[in-house]
Amino acid sequence: MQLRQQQWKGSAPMKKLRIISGVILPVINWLLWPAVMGIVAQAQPLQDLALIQRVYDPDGRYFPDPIVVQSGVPVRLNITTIQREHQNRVSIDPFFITSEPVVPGKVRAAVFTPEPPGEYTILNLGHGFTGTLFVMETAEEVAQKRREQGFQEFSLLYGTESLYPQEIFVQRNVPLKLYNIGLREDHTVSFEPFLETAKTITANDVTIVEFVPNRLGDFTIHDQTYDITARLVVVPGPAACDFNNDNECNQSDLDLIYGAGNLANGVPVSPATANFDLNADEIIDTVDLDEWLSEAATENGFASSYLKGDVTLDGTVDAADLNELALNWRASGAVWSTGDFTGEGIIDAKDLNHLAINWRQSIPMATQTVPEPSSFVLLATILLVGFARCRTSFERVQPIGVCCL
Ligand SMILES: [Ca+2]
Ligand SMILES: [Ca+2]
Ligand SMILES: [Ca+2]
Ligand SMILES: [Ca+2]
Repeated sequence: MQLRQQQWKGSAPMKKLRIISGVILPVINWLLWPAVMGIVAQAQPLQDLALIQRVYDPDGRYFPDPIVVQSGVPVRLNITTIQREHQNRVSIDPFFITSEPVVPGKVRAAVFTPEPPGEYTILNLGHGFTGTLFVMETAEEVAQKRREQGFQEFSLLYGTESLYPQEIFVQRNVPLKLYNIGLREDHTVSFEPFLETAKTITANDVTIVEFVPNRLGDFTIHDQTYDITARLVVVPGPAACDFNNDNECNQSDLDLIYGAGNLANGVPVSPATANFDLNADEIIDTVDLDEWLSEAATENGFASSYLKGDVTLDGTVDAADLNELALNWRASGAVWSTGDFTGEGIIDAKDLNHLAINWRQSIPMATQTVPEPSSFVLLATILLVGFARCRTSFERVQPIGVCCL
């Protein structure tokens, strides 16, 4: 048996097979030009992304870093580099390693299926600098991980005939950092409607374009120099009221709106404040404040908007809220959490008035069930009994059921 195996391994057909598997297949698997990979692109879904490698000036690093992908879904990573070096090979162990240096002006596409979930190292062989690839279990985890650092980041490579990748999916209201590079030439590129003026994307260097994609839809990144385009698809991200991307809508988010300026007067939107413009009218004012109170209440399970005066955002205007307002009375630089409900940054009689109007009011929970007719009659009876027992204290404006039951 041992002899037969040796003869079989050394046979001519087997030698050919070993040549194919040892030489040709690794080339196909690990490193292919984009034109060739068009065949692979037909197999959907595909996570099509770009990676820029900067070897130095001032230091070696990858753009973006980290890259976040979903486990089990094929990835095509379009790689280019800034400086020409003989040691520009890239590896993401155990998924791929480039067999030749990645050179400036060229795109090399590495295709692999990342699994299992985990953290992997993107390594420049020779210079030793690294980046990180996170492989997540689900699409939701990918979205969460991509915004964990407070922004989302992607790279876009500009050739003369195509952009790499041709589609970028971004989350609404999460600040976007787009790392752009002209492979051989400068490119003039528009990012409408998010940026009013076109940008110059420099050849062989990283040009960072930043904005908040604050509206859903399918938009076009237009390379005016070569009249070629890529799609920018804005998909739902975290709740619009969650400005700091921690999956909660609370005082920390609401206070951030006040940083835009005097909300009572209204402030024109800037790229840095676009996510505060909740009604998309290009002005940040008390309308957006009201919109936040409504959206956040819904997000937090209430059936109606938070009330002016509810500093603590627990759904009730009471002594805890009054206490915060009193502690900061007449203070300037005020925000919601210190008692400014009117948005001009000062706590005064107008804020106290809002609190007084809503004093002891609560908003209902969305899950609160409407009583059945029979139980409603029973409840009414109990309340009437309660009213009879405590009407002497009714002037203290306590609701009957709370006061006596
Ligand atoms: Ca938040
Ligand atoms: Ca607005
Ligand atoms: Ca409260
Ligand atoms: Ca005020």
